[in-house]
Parts: sequence; C-alpha cells; structure tokens
Amino acid sequence: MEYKSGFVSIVGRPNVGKSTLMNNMVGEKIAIMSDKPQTTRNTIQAVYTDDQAQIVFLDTPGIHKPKNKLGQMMVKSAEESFKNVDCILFVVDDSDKIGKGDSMIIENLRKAKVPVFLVINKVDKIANKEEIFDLIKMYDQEGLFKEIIPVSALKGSNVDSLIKAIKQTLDLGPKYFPDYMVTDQPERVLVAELIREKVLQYTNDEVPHGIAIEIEKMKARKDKDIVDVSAVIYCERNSHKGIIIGKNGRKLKGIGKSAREEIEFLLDTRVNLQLWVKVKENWRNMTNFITDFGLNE
Ligand code: GDP
Ligand code: K
Ligand code: MG
Repeated sequence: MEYKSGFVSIVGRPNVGKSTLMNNMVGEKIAIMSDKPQTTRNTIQAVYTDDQAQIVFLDTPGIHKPKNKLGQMMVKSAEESFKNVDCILFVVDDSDKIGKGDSMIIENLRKAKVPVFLVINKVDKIANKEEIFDLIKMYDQEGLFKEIIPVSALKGSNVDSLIKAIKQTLDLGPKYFPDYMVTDQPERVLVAELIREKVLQYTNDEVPHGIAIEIEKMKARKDKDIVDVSAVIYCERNSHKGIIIGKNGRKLKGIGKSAREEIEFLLDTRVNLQLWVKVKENWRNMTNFITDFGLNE
C-alpha cells in the first residue's frame, strides 16, 4: 500500500475541546488545555504517524471577535489555516442549538474547497444517546459536512473512527516528519506553555488572559542529569502579581511544583525550576512584546 499524508486544520469556537482532541489524536500533550477560552494562542502543529499515513494537525486559536491586538492576531492565524489544508475538522460541543459563533464559522466554511468533517465533541456529557442522533440530524441539515462524527476527546471515544475517516480523504504523499516527531514546537515553547497552563489552573478566573511566560534560561548541567529552567511570568497588574504569588508565596510554589513535574516528564530528566513574577502593563497591545513570545505574525 502506498503512503498517504496531508494537513488538517482544526477549527471551532473557544472551549469546544480542539486542543484536547488534537492531543488525544497524536497521543501526547502538545497543546495546553483549560476551561478558559483562548487558551491556545498560536497555531500549533501536531503530527500523527502510522504505517499507512501521516496527518499534520493545525490547532488554531478559537475564532471570535477580537478585542485587542493579541485577539486580532489569533483570529488572523485561525482564518489563515483554512487555506492550504487537505481537510478541515470543525469541532462543536454537545450544545443542542447552533449558536451565533458556530453559524459564523459555518458560513466561513462554505467557502472552503476541501472536505469538512463535523466533530461533535463531549458526547460523554450526553446521557441519553438518542440526543446524539438529534444533533447529527440538526447539523446534517447544513448540507456542508462530508461526515459527522461524535467523539469524546477527553475519554478518547470514537477518536479512532475520526482518524480513519481523515485517512480516507488524504491523497498519496510523503512522510513530512520523522516518526518520533509529534510537534513542530521547540521544547522552550512547550515548557513556557506548560507553565502558563499551571498559572491559569491555579488562579482560576482571577487573572484573566493577561499573562505571558518568558523562558530566560533552559540549560542542562554538564555534570548531572538535571536541567535548570528559569522563567518569568508576566502579568498586567500589581494585584495580579499578588494573586499569582499567593499568601506566603504558596500559590507560586504550587504552580512551580506542578509545572516542574510536567516539564520533567516532557524532557525526561530532573528539572530545577525557578519562577519570577513581573508586572508589564498592557503587554497585550504591544506588538513587539507579543512577537517576542513567539506568537504568529
Ligand atoms: P479548545 O479551546 O477548543 O482548545 O478547548 P480545550 O481543549 O482547551 O478544552 C476546553 C475544556 O473542555 C477543558 O476543560 C477540557 O477538559 C474540556 N473538554 C474537552 N474535551 C472534552 C470531552 O470530550 N468531554 C468533556 N466532558 N470535556 C471536554
Ligand atoms: K480552552
Ligand atoms: Mg485550544
């Protein structure tokens, strides 16, 4: 059998589970996940490889109305990813109506020249399985989707059917990436993203999107099997700094501990992690500062 490959863009409203789905398909945690919208800031590539095909997934920031410069960049990179792909996964969740956000994406997708799969995610939340058929019927009336596939990205249910369906649409093509490679993101970016995920988790909704992570140092020690990482957590306000650090530094300690554990797992080595919190007002409207953090132009 001849080898197939192609690029697949994952689009959908914030929080429907795009990053969770992509991580499940490639079997590793590449995109960070959280219950806050717009957790994914730049387009991330993740690679699925088996002995018949290679699929390169593009996880895009959610499409929404931009509120600031960072938002504008996120939407732009999501729309760019409609082009130059072999098929598109449009992910929705278990809501029983097609809302404004989804309708907007559907209208955009009508312009796409490649097959669009509809992925109904979070079906683990639907107790009555009849309701899944109702959802399929509702979306089928749009007359847009090549196939409608219900999955649970969180539990991994039916994700194999989705991969099978994608493989069927792909043309013959080369293996773009070596087998072991699951993402184009450099380790530094993954480490920064893991720290950002922990800050978001530990601070609940108190510190909204005003944080960015800069890795100041990431270096393996010569003599020992240990990597020193030092990173700065930038936030927009002094009050946010206090929240992140917490009483007696307790919160920052927790963030550091759980981030360190995940970084150790990622790098497969012991890690010495130092975290600093600094205030940089209004960084989201400063283009230079944003590009500094490796976000797409
Ligand atoms: P994204 O913004 O579309 O990338 O969404 P995320 O992947 O960050 O997921 C948003 C939230 O939905 C997180 O809290 C996930 O744990 C949750 N989630 C994702 N997939 C599922 C699923 O299949 N079932 C359930 N119950 N929750 C999910
Ligand atoms: K999210
Ligand atoms: Mg995401």
